[in-house]
Amino acid sequence: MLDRPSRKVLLFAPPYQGKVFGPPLGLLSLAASIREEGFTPVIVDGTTTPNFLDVISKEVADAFAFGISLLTGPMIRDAVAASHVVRKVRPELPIIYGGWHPTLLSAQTLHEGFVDIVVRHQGEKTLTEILKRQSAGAPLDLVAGCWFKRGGKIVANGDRPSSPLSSLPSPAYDLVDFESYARATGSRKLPYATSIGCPYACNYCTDMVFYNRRFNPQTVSGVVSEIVHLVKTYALDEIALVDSNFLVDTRRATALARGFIESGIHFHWTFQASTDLLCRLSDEDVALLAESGVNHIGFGTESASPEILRKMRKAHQKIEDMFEAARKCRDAGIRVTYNLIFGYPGEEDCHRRETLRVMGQIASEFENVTFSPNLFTPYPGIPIWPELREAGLREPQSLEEWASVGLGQAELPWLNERASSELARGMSYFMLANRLSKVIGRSHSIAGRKGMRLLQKPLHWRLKHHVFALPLELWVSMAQHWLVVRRSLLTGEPLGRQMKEAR
Ligand code: B12
Ligand code: SF4
Repeated sequence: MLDRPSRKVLLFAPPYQGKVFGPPLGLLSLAASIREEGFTPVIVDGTTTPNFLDVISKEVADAFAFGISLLTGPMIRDAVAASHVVRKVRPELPIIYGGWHPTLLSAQTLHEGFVDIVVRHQGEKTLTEILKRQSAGAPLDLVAGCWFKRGGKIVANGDRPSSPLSSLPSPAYDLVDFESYARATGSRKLPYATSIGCPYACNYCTDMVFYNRRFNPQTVSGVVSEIVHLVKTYALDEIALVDSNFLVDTRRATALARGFIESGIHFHWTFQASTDLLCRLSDEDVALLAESGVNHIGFGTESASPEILRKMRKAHQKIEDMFEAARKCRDAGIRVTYNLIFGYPGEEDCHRRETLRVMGQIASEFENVTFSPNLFTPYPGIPIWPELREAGLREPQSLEEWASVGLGQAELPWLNERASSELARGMSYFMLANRLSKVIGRSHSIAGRKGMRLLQKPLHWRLKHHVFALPLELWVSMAQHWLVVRRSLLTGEPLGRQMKEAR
């Protein structure tokens, strides 16, 4: 028994695959809100805490509640392991799951014996109310945004409308050990949200399910003063914006850039957006973004087949905008990453060829573009699920089954083994040809350039005629090990993990 009622709330971010991105922004946001009500947040980030299960086991001994932030995929395994540790050490302690996966599949998540409460959607107000009620011994009925179990049965309270971002306290950045992140990432970088939500409704994305297509921005002056303060206080060299689609309000974007320039503080910043919105900016506006420190933008271009883009409900993404966005960014000196999804339901050889052809052309024209190709990954709650089920895709039936749904790892029934192996090889050839183009662009030797162009010829022939059998070039270059290394849409840096092996 504890002497005094504890106010300590232990929050856990399980480790994820790939490069360390930075402090867990979602948990820092929760920490700020619960702290205002007198609770003491303690965050354990599995990516920077190698012995996180031991740390959790110790920290939870005097905690009042335990919360886990969860995305779909392999991080579920460590969330489950941590929950078992907590159950063992403190069987009576409420275990609260929040974040995207538990929001999208609340009932299935609560089905597990080690999950007591699920917080759905934006979490600050809901978690604070849960903690306040629990410390007062009050029931959780009518706490909007939370589902919980009573007597083994799920009680599903109604959703809570999102609070304006500008009405919430700033994330508790003071809790971050910036030195340990600098060691893990090699840079002093901070994820930051100037807005949440995107008004578009792409069929393979859950943003609209989570944020209801509502763009929820912070004020320009608030963002400028906070970022300037953070950069100065923590000697940051990069701010990685995590906004769903940063350019929804282009005037706001340029106002932010102007604010940063006027502050006289220098740092790099990156964001993700759609190319149609970038194209609404004039060349001068894009140059202004670059002048204020933008050095990378991630675009979810996904496909260059208009038919597949329509299937993705992404008709706002025009092929000409992909070229124009690349040009505008190149002229301003900004690197960009184009995300590509292959293997979408309904995609046939002709659509894939079209994407590879257009992207090949973009690659040869624009030195500043890199690509992040991936096999379509069926995340929970994406609007296209009814069609996926009809096409024979089996939906994982438990929290733990979702752990195996890693990025680009799904077995898609509409892609037989031959087609998926061809697809993997096609992506590898595409990346090899582009890599050579970049090397040629940088080479100062005429003979070297000629030699590499010769090497490129068979690759271009293969891509043009879609012939990927006997992949001699790939074997020779041991391409599988480095060609399809996925680049982060958030920063453009390699994530250090590979796609399915090119067989
Ligand atoms: C940053 C980011 C990451 C970072 C997060 C780490 C970090 N240090 O911040 C990293 C790099 C780890 C990451 C990885 C991946 N990501 Co990601 N990521 C994002 C991104 C761009 C922003 C998230 C964010 O910080 N938002 C701002 C904060 C304030 O909000 P939040 O995190 O959602 O937290 C709020 C609520 O969710 C809730 N909440 C969250 N946790 C908890 C915990 C408790 C206890 C409670 C009560 C509430 C709660 O309250 C918070 C405050 O309101 C989102 C897209 C987006 N626009 O949100 C995609 C997104 C979350 N990622 C996504 C995906 C698919 C991935 C990957 C699976 C694949 C990939 N893209 O490579 C990998 C996961 C790898 C793995 N499983 O091993 C999907 C989620 C789909 C899903 N079903 O989980 C999203 C939505 C992108 C998309 N539109 O598809 N990602
Ligand atoms: S534009 Fe991007 S964030 Fe918006 S719905 Fe489409 S994929 Fe999701």
